[in-house]
Amino acid sequence: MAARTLSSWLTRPALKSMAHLRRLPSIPRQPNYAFLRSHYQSYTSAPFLSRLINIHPEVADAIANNRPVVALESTIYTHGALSEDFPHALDRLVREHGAIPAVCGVYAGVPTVGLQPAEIMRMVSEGAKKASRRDLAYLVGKGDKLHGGTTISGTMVLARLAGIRVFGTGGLGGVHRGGESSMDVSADLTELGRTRVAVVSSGCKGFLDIPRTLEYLETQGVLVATFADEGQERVEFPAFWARESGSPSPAVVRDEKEAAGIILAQEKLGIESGLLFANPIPKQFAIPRKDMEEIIATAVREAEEKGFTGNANTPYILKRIRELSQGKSVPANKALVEANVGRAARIAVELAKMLDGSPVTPRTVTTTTTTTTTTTSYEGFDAAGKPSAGRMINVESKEVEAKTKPEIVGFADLMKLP
Ligand code: PSU
Ligand code: MN
Repeated sequence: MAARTLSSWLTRPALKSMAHLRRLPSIPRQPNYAFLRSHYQSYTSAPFLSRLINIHPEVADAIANNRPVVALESTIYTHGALSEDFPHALDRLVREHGAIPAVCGVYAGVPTVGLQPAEIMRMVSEGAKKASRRDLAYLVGKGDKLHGGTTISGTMVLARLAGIRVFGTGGLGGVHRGGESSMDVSADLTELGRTRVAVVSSGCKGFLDIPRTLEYLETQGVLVATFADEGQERVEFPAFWARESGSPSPAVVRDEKEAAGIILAQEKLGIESGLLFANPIPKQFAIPRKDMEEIIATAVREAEEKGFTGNANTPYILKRIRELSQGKSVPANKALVEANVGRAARIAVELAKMLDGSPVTPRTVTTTTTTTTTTTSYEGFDAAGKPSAGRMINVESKEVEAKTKPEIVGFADLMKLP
């Protein structure tokens, strides 16, 4: 009997049993951004997700086609008491920038991405629970058709599920004053530690403990980068109504394109933590720190005396600040939210440009290198032809070499390499 050769062993049935292996996509030898893009889409816009959460068709379509989308929170409407037309104003603002707004929340027990202004108004009038990560399953699973106004934490969870990368809002929760003993630390901070969504906010309110908030974010592995519009190398982390907090920002970012590059780098590196981009309140609306300090101190003291703890603490303090400042804080609050949402939309537009998949010819740079070679020669030779003890001379020769290569300035350029 003839010995079985390798080729006879690889008969059709054997090959057939290995067919599943052949179906595996080949692993690209170098980063293949087209592959990564399609992979990303395939699990963010998968049809099964739409059965779990209600993604508005306009939003789903934009996500699937890498068009700019901005997530917005609903706590700002259900618990923020800013004004009735604010949902419409933010909706318009995002669209004016060429992006699609996606308000996140739990609507009648259904986690929803892309709440419409009328639905938000219904949540406001019927009442909604303030919902962070911990509350989502409760509201959805209980079957009571409850509404949930999602905080930054809750909104990040829904945005990430839907595949939205950027989220614009007002103020971030933080470590409360005295948090080292009360342990009142906003779930926004742990959420940023575990959920890869970029949040644009005006830092956090001065009634929080900002140095400890920044420490906590560092521990959680969260990038905190503040926009420096005037090209400063160092800026302070902003404190909501005030552009300064006294605490330096751990990192600085110059513009929306840079922010978009950072967001994509985080994604390609597979780091799952969120990113915080702080955007100081526009100068003309800023309220100096000392003007707010007394009001804040009163609001914080009252909250403590009246026993507003847990997730009721922030809304109570915010309400008292609104009352005590006789509404002065409201226009500032709206202006900063609009500034942040506008920024978030511009970041989303930059991201879409980087993700559009059309390879562009990279800019090229030509570098010239001049190599100078020095050879030592002797002036005299002896009878055998060997250099004699004559005078040493140096002969220099120059060679000019020109090289042309693509110029990679940052991650954005890397993304565009074919
Ligand atoms: N800070 C503000 N405005 C707000 C909030 C915080 O200046 O509306 C809301 C946001 O929804 C934020 C939440 O995610 O409060 C934080 O609440 P807590 O401190 O209970 O985690
Ligand atoms: Mn809290």
